[in-house]
Amino acid sequence: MKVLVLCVLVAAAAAWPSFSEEIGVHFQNDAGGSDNAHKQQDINHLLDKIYEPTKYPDLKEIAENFNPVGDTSIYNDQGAAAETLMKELTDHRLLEKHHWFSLFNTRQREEALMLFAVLNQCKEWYCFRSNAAYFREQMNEGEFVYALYVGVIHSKLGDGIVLPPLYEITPHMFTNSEVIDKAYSAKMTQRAGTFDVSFTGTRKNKEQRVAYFGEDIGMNIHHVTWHMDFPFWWQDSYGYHLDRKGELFFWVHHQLTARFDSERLSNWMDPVDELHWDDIIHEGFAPLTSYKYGGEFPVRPDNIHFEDVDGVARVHDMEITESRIRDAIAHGYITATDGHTIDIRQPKGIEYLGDIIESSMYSSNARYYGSLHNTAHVMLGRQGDPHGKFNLPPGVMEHFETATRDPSFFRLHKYMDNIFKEHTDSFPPYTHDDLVFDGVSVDSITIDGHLTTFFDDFQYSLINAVDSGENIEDVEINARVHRLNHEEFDYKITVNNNHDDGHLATIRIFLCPIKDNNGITLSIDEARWLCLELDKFWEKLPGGTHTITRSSKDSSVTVPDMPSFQSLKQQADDAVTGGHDLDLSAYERSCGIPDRMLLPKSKPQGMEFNLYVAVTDGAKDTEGHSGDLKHGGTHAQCGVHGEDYPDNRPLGYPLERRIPDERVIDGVPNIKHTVVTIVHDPDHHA
Ligand SMILES: [Cu+2]
Repeated sequence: MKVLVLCVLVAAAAAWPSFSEEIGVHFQNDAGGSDNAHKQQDINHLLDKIYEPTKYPDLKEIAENFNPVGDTSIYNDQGAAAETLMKELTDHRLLEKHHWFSLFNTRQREEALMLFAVLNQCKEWYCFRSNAAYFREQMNEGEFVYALYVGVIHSKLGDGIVLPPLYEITPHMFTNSEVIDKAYSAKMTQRAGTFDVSFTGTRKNKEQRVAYFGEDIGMNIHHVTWHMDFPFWWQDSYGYHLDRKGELFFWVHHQLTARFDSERLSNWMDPVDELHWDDIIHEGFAPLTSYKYGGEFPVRPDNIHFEDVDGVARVHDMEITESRIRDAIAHGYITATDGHTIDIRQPKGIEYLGDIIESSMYSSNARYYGSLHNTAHVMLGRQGDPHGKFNLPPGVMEHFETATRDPSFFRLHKYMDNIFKEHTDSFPPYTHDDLVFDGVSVDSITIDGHLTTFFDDFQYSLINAVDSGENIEDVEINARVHRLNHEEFDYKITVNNNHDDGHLATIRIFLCPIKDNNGITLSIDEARWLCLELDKFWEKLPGGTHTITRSSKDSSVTVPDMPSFQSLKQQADDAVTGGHDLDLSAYERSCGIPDRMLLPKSKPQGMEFNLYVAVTDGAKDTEGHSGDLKHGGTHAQCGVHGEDYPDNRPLGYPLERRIPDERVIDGVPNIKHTVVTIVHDPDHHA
């Protein structure tokens, strides 16, 4: 390691003598344990006040003196990606700064991915860092931030780095215009302030009752990060294969849909209805949110008819795409680009289906099956200005950060979820033999603690939303948001095992509604599609009777609250100055439902749910996979970074297939359910 780093340093020092001192610092620490601290500090500095030139002298020097194509031996591709991007830059073809950025805009996405490709080809950190510092000053800020985030996530060089919460880097995408205006005013008057963020709309709008879910900053981070972990533009030539990406696309959005529906239940609302191309779009949406540059997010009034969108698609095209996908489901096969057929009535079928519905670069035939999900997002985003008459910027549906604010997001996803259901319903139900784990029974399930939901108050900094000026000091400016939370609890699951001592078991936990909004009891076949995945983990079972205790905090579906940008800066600076280690591994993944939202909000008088626990044969479920039993801690809906998904069973197993007769599942001793009551405490103060 040392020798390799030294060679690179010599080359670098020779090419850019002014760097040697700076790089020298890195070299010294590279030998010690605080390399991560330096990387973290670099990322913090690169993302600080992204709308302004960097204030850090070391980054400034790189930005002025570094030549991305000066020494192409620093890249794995001999500088091909860097040359491509530099050509665009010198030809003045890149999007200007101070302009909105949307990943769904083809040209803007291409530019961001050109920078991602450069970062991804870097052999060493100083190449990554130097290119990031250089292009930070040259490229559009939105493109830069996106490329840096996916660069850190997907490049090996980014291991160990915690990306700051996006709501503190690009706060405009997470809060509303009113709060941003107050933040500006606080800065100008030099009066620190904390401003309450109210949910969009008024109580005249029924949908506002559940706005706390779609506008939750943690849920927004989960959604945007999932799409960064599993980007639709990903190609395996970037370095590796994203295992079960198409199936995870289905599952993560299915769970978002189910969770939104269960929030509606406690708010006296019916489940979301699906979107229809030939129907009006029932709910409008007024985002009351502005871009940092580019004006306000467009409004869509209630009850408008779907319009063709110039340069995107006709409504009729969307209907054709849908009918081709439904044909594939009915036939049981997809026709690939070269005409050969791919059988989808097999366990991997949903993977192919997810790829064509999104569609991603993994789609077997994007020309024929189109791009239902991505195009629908843009169609919905443009309904306020479908012919571009008013030159409005993209709608909230055209950004993963903001999409879930719009009720049409959930209508769109309910529509796609039903297409997936058409496919999974075409499989035969599981039989007793399919489900049984011989010799193992779940004897009891109890909850230690209280299943209590409440709202907490949380603050985050808006300092990066406002501009700096000479002689204008930063003052503390925060947004205060109301967030769903719950008390921590433990599951106690008593399992009897007749197998050898230490047999591996998979424990799958789901929370399922019992009644619909009219108080009518749901059949198991209706309820199973509405179940929330609470956890999936592995345990070695001792022989005989054993009680498994599992904390709600450890769920593989959720992530903890992220450290603030300020705290990341402080921790990295302290570690660099003190020369000590920086271990932020608990926060490395921000894909996952916020742990405080594991339970759906309930009613003050309490609501009953069925808690299902399925214990299946872990040895079979994980055959062919290695790694510790934790698998990074967020595997359930976000997979294991850079590795195969650790569970061989279909996502949602054993509730993803039809259950026409509940006696089958009730007759399996390794699957058990119990009724639990969740209570919402409106007076709780966290
Ligand atoms: Cu999504």
